[in-house]
Amino acid sequence: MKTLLKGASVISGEGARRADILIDGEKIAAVGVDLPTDGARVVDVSGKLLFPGFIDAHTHFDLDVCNTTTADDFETGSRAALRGGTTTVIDFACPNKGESLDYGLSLWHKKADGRTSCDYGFHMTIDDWNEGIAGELDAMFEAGISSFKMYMTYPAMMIGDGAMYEALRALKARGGICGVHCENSGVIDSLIAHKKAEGAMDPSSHPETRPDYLEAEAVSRLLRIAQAVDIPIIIVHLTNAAALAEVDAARARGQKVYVETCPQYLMLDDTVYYDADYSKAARFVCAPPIRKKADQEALWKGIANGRVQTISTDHCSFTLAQKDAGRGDFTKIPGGLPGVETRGEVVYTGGVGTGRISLGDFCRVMSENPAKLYGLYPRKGALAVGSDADIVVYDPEKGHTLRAADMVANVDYSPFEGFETTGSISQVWLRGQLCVEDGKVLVEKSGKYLERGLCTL
Ligand code: DUC
Ligand code: ZN
Repeated sequence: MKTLLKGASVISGEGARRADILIDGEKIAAVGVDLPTDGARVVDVSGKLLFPGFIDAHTHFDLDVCNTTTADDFETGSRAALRGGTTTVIDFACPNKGESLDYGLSLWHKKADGRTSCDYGFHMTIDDWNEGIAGELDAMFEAGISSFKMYMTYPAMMIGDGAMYEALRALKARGGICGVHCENSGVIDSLIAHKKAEGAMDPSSHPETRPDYLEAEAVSRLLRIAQAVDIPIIIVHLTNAAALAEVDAARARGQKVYVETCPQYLMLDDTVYYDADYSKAARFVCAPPIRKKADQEALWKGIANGRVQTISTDHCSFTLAQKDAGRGDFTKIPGGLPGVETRGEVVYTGGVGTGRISLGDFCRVMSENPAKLYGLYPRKGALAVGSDADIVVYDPEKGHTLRAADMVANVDYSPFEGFETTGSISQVWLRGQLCVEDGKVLVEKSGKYLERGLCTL
C-alpha cells in the first residue's frame, strides 16, 4: 500500500524545503517535488510542515517512586506520546540495587511489550557497580541497549564517584554512552534537614533545597570524571545557565558533552512553587526543580547556538491525589511532571513561534539529534528514502488551548494548562500507518521494540 503526502514543507535539521513524501509500507520510498501519484493514495497536506516523528528519549512509565507508581504506564504513556507527535520513546529500565541488569531489562519488556503505541527502546540504569553488573554489559549491547543512566542523587539509585568512574571506563571500552542526573546529593540532604528543623515544609522549600549551583557543581564534577575516563557524556535534564557554563568550560578543554533539557525548564519559572494553594504548587515538584526566567533564556540561546542538543520530557506523571502525599512534608511529594503529550506543541510555540529557534533547530532537538545520540539514525530522525515513515504533520496556522481534560495521559492536570499553542499537530504517522488525526488516537499498541546501535552524533 502506497501513500503520497502531497504539497507540504519537509523539515530536516537543515531547514525547510517544498517536497512530497511517498510512503511504501512502513518506509519512506521517495522524497521530492511533484512526485507522480502512480496509484498511491494521495493525502493533501498543503500548507503543513512535515517533521520526522519526534523522539522522547527521557520517559519514566510504570516506575515506582516514593512508595507509589507513576500514573502513566506504557499503555497510557505511549498513547499520550503518540498523540503528541512522539513516535519513539526511550524509557529507563531501572533495576533496584542488588538486582541484575538482565532482571531489569526483562521487567521493562514485561511492562512494555504488546502494550505500547509508539516504537520504544530502553536505556539501562546502573545504580550499583560490581563484577556481576560489569559482566552483564556485553549482553546489554547485544540486546540493543547502547545508552545507560547514572544518578548523582537519590540514595536508592545514586552511585559514588569512584563507581561512576569505573562504570564509565567499562562503557567506553564498548562505545557506550551514559546520561547522568546531576545534583549534589550530600548538600541537598543537609539543606532539607535544615528546612525541616525550621518547620518550612511547604513545596516552596523544594527549589530552595535544590539550588542551581548544586546542579552546576555536580555537572562540573561529572565532567571531570568523564575527563579522567576520556568519554563523551550526556547531561540529562539540564536546567540552568550556571550548569551550562560548566559544559562550555569542559567543551573548551576539548571534551565531548551532550546536553538535554526539558519543556518545563524552557517555559516555566520557579514562581510556580510559591502558590499558597498546596495542590497548585506541589504539581510542579520535580528534580532538578524549575528555575528562573533568565535560565529559560540561557537554555533557548543554547539551543539556537547548538550548545543544547536535545529536548526530552522526563515524563514522570502523578495524579493530584498522589501529589497530595506531601502535604505537610515537601520531601514526600512524588517528583515528576507529565509532558510527553504536549512537548511538540509547547516547544514549537515557545521556540519557533517566538522566533527564538528555527524550524531546523526544532527538528534537530526533537528528532534528528536524539536519533543520532541514541543509535537510531537514519531509521528514525529523518524524512529520507529508507527511513521509517514516522511523520508528524503540523499545521502552523491552527493553534489551540492545552487542557488536561482533552488529553489522554492518565493524569488529571497539565503543567501547561491554558497554554495557547502556535499551530498544532494534525496527523501522526507511525511506520506508514496514520495513527493520530485531529487529536484522536486511531491505532494503539502497534509499537515495536527498537534495538539500538552506537551514538553517531
Ligand atoms: N526527576 C523527577 O522529578 N522525577 C523522576 C526522575 C527525576 O530525575
Ligand atoms: Zn528522569
